[in-house]
Amino acid sequence: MTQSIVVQVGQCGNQIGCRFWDLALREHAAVNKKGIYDEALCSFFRNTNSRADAGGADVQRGRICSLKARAVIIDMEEGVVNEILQGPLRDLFDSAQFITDVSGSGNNWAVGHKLYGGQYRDQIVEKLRRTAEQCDCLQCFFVIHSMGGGTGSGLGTFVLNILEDEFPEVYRFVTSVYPSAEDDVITSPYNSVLAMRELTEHADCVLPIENQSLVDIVNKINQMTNCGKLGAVKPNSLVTSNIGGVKESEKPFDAMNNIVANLLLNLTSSARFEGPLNMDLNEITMNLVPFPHLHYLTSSLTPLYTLADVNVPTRRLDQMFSDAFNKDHQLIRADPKHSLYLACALMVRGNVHISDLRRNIERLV
Ligand SMILES: Nc1nc2c(ncn2[C@@H]2O[C@H](COP(=O)(O)OP(=O)(O)OP(=O)(O)O)[C@@H](O)[C@H]2O)c(=O)[nH]1
Ligand SMILES: [Mg+2]
Repeated sequence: MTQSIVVQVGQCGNQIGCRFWDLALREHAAVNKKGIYDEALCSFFRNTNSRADAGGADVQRGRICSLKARAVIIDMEEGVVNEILQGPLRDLFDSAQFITDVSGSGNNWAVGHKLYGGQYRDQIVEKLRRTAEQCDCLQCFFVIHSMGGGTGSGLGTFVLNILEDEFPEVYRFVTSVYPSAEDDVITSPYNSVLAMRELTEHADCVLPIENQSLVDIVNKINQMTNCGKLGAVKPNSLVTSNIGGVKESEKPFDAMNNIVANLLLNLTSSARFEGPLNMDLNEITMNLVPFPHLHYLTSSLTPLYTLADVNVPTRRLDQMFSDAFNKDHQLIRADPKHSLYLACALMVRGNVHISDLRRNIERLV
């Protein structure tokens, strides 16, 4: 199995990254009850337990311990990073994985890209190299950042340049959060335009996410659960739910970030678990990117919750196929019904019959 490294940059990148690590750990703990350090865990985590060969990692409170995330954590402010260092995920990272400054980039792309980029280049290269050396077969970098701030957009895209220079063979997947129209950062449109040019030039694949879409999905789920329209929903099955709660109190972006973390969780599932129908991550770009620069992929997510009663699998699957092309399930504000797909990939997780998949694909085309 191959390995991937997550590079989380800026406030938004780190907050989403942490939700991803939390969910990934829980997912592994749910199927790997003994907490054995296996190939699946190796894809995104490394083991620090010296007894690894004898038995592997151990499990405590539903979480697998003695693991470190294959991640590089960058923020030019200390706030979010300090929260991580004091939070429940603190054991998942060691100090060698962090790069921080104190003042932040002041929502200015140029400060992140030009000033901090030049200043921190060597440190970033060194930390990336060290993380890469701990992999047997490094396949992908996942960069997570926002387009609206200064550090995520400026330094995040600078890191992308470094990755291209230093690791030209390794795929660069970027998850970019675009600001909503009501964004309180005045410079966010400028930062986004400047960052987008870099994404076009230096990424292999970009998953654009619009904050407004996330807000709409969160509102829709809240509305449906509040008015009891959903019937019996399986507890903690909402994509917005902060399962188990990393923090005691939920912060404003948490529900939105859970949606993005779920998207990444699903996208990487075939890299994180063995399966007969799995696909390689680089097959995504190989099959969906028609020209090198046309590498922006819109994404959608369904179901947004799981019903307690799972007795209607076929109908549910049909509904999920329809929902995947419904504008309410898109993570950017686009209506697939009024657009044209050049290529499309449907990733399905769970026990489904191939015949049901075929029937639905035929129904849709
Ligand atoms: N979805 C989501 N969006 C966020 C989050 N945090 C910030 N944003 C959005 O990201 C943009 C601001 O970028 P930040 O990530 O806060 O900025 P930064 O990269 O830390 O850069 P500086 O603070 O300028 O150094 C705004 O559009 C915010 O709405 C988050 O946790 N989730
Ligand atoms: Mg910041």
